[in-house]
Amino acid sequence: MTASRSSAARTKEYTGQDITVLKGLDPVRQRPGMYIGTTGIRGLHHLVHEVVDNAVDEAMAGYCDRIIVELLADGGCRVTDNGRGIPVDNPKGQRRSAVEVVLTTLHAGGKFGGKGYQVSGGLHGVGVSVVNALSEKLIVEVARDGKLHYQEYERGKPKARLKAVKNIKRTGTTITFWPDPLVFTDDAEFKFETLAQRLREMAFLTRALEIRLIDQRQEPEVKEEFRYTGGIVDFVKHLNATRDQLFKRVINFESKAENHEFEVAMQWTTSYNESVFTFANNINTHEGGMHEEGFRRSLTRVVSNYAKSKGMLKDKDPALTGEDCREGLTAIISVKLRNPQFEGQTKTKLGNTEIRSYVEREMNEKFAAFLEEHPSEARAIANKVIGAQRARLEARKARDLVRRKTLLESTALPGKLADCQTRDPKEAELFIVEGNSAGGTAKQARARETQAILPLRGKILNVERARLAKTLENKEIQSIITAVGTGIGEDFDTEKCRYHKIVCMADADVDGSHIKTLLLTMFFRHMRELIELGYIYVAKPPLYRVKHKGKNHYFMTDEELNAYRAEQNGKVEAARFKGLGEMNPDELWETTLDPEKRTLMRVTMDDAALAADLFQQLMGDDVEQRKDYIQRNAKDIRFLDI
Ligand code: 0RA
Repeated sequence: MTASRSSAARTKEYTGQDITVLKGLDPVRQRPGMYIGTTGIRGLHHLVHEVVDNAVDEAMAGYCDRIIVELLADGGCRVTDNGRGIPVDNPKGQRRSAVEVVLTTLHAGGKFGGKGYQVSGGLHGVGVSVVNALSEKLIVEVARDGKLHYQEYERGKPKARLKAVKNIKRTGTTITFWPDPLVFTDDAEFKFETLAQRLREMAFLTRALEIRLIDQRQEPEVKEEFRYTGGIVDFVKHLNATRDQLFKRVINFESKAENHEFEVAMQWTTSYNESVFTFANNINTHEGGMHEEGFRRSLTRVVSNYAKSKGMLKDKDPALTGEDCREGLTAIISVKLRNPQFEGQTKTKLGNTEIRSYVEREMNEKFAAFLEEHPSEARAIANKVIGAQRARLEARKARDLVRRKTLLESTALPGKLADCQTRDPKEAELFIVEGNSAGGTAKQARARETQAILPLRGKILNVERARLAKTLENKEIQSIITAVGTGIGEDFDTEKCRYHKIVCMADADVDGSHIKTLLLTMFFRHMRELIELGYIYVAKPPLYRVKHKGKNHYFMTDEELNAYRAEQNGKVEAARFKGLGEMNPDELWETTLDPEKRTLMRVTMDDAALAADLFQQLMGDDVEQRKDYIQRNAKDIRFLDI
């Protein structure tokens, strides 16, 4: 059957009565997830970014240099910019203002086909009308043409027309909105740190744009201000602040063509990790794409050519790989293009092939010239990558050894693993459990059919400070790798993953947090795709148990316990679990393993740059900074968005 005939057939099935024609913003309220992803905290933050993105567009077009985001004491959020202001006159053929059109029409948030790069990736760029639809109340104030204009909405519907309320000289837009409690989950509250991270990133990506974040829910209010006159060069400096840099200079090129722009900032460090982050139209392309491919190809080629031309690498030597060249590299790649195509699982992979050759060509020329003009930096880079190559070849030997050993032992799986019965990764779950005693309890408690338990003895190696070869010598890490089944390094293959849920389970104390951090660092550095695929989780066992009238009740937080206490007005005896090992198998099943009742937090790649940054602070060489960080965040270690 041809494509056209099949689509004709499909059209036929859908004709007629069962199609409801949706008007205006109704579809947004009916299926908010389609527009903002979730109705939890991420969706809530999405609303803020939607409004901020519009203001950043004004900044990129050169009309705005300050954006203020205020989290109001009453749960609202106000975003103020000093751009031109949304146009207030009536568009052709309309009897309402452009402001009203922008705020009530889906996908009309853009610049009416004007110049500039339209930001429209995945969930991004759905327009401020979506924010309006999902707010119980929204106020828009536009300073433009000498007047301040005002309009109020309720759940997306205007209460009156846009009205000039007073004379004013400045220009700009202020949007204040109160997210609708009928739409968002009860626990959804703006989180200062999460918003601050993204706004900081925006400020790095838009040189010299000032972004202020003010939290008025606290007494006294908390403020942060982001403004980076160095743009992404400052971003690289920020990421490398706690690392040992190979040289002081941050390498930086920029080029502009008619349909696209490219800028890169990069610097090598003595670390063994790669921290390359890519953006397209200011959107973090976690899954990479064509700009990253162009960059990688050129990097490997330019560095290899340089090392060969200077006799540091001989013709008979094995070739440098991309990984060799990126060891210890911190880089930000930012491209802007007119029609970005976002692909991939999370719509964060740039698909435009033309950008690959553009980036590659520009890099080939400019990076090669840089190396010629800066011999001391160039030598440092070449030495670093040759060192990385040597270590890789050693690691391969070590890995072959591990592989041979497991072959000899005839069983590929670690002895401590209590595997599940199913061989279907989609339903199989692996719990990595801190401590042998908790591991023993978990083995008794689990549902054998689908749940596997791998107990870990003590702490695993801190992979942030070790090369792969060293990492592979660690017994605990070996057992994780063999249990998970994907292999590691050059062999890594997600298709071989034996479990689609891999759950880190540790006590709710400082040691437990440390173990979770170590585990997540390992996944982040060596099995990142598993995080991207959404396979990595953290278990949330309860902190308290209350026995009441012969029944057990469990609570995750002090607040929950106190709420329960208040309800029972009187004596409630609460036992605090010191560790997982204190629970009996029934309790562990009921609270942590039972898919019906447990709470699992999926680890996401929401902000890889900042995750790496925090990992670095937590795990890197700078002991003082680490102490400081842990003290500040003792209760709430959120390296990833977990
Ligand atoms: C449409 C057209 C123009 C600007 C804007 C929208 C605009 C929207 C938002 C949302 C938040 N802040 C904003 N600032 C501007 C262009 C206006 C012109 O040509 O003067």
